[in-house]
Amino acid sequence: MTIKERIKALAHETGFHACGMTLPQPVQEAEDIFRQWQEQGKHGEMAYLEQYEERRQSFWKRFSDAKSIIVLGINYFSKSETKSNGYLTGRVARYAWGRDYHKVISEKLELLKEKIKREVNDEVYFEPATDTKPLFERTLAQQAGLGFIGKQTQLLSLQFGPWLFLSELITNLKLEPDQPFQGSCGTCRLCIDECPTHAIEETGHVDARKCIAYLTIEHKTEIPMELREKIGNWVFGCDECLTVCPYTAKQKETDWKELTSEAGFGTELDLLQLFETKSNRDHKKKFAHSPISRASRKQLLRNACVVLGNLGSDAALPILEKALDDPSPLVQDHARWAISQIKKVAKNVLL
Ligand code: B12
Repeated sequence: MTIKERIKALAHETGFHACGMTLPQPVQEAEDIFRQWQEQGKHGEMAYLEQYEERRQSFWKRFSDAKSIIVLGINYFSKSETKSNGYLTGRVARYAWGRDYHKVISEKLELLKEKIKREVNDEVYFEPATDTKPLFERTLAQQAGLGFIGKQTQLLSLQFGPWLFLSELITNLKLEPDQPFQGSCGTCRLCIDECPTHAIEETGHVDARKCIAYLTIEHKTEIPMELREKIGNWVFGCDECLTVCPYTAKQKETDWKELTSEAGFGTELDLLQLFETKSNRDHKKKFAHSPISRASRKQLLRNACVVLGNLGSDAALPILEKALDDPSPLVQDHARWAISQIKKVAKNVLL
């Protein structure tokens, strides 16, 4: 068994669902797409992406002796269960149902690192990454043979569809690279057609400013008026373009229990209960182990107001009226909008 085969076996033994190797070389096409996307302002308020190029250069300067990237995929698919029981609830994107994947994956990467280290010499290092490092993770995964980049911009694996988290180990160990995966969505355009806000462009890129995942997680200010109704009942993230993907049909459930509803807040949040959290400190404490902590209290309450406005139930009015006095003007404004939406629905029913 070669060291590459041994590492793949260790990755599977540790629980990773997909593993491939690639070289730490810039991919010009990806660099160009990213630069153009950002110059067109399609990253919205994600200021951290503006320093991406600079950060990527300094990252690779730090790891100038790196010889390989081990790319790992984690299946996070689990079945949806509705728990609303008559409560007013908002949907949560699947990636956030369980414990914070950054922490869960980092722990598994450490385990894998230790296992590989036992089999190689002391000079070898493995720098872990998942989501937060300035890397083009989907391009790396495509290059390492894990799948191809679909029109909704997710890495699509033939085995796991779009439901793979991506992570990497950057190493100075020389490993034979895998063949890049060649594939395409062909004429399928379900994700483009079904996106409620038409955020996916014909070219297969996402204008984040319209994407519900961006609006409900990364966007910190007001949600544009014309997009509020289209958000429907998504209170944190969105999975529409993943759910309609034909590759989802054959999806297997994950065996990582930490990533399923049992380990976190699950598929839906009780919207009225969210307003019981009165301070940022309480919010941080409540969501500390969940990916939902990425949204601040005021962002989450803003989203809750939008969903309540869309649900149109007058049972939400007392809480929304109280929210008009919330310390956050962002929450006040969205509560005002929600109240007017609900009253509009009530008026239409009477007419
Ligand atoms: C910023 C970001 C977002 C933004 C912007 C999304 C986007 N499409 O770019 C927002 C907040 C909207 C977002 C949403 C989501 N995200 Co996100 N996000 C990222 C992040 C941090 C950077 C992505 C990025 O660089 N975008 C820039 C633009 C220009 O990307 P792009 O148009 O797709 O083009 C790039 C590649 O696709 C590639 N490419 C495209 N075409 C071609 C063609 C060729 C030939 C080549 C070589 C390359 C190539 O090159 C470009 C530069 O990288 C990555 C983590 C990371 N470091 O990579 C996670 C990441 C992409 N997100 C992830 C997830 C899970 C999600 C959500 C599903 C979460 C949710 N349910 O709410 C949604 C999906 C929405 C969607 N359809 O994109 C996963 C995706 C896993 C996968 N299987 O692909 C990642 C990889 C995190 C991880 N480590 O697992 N995300």
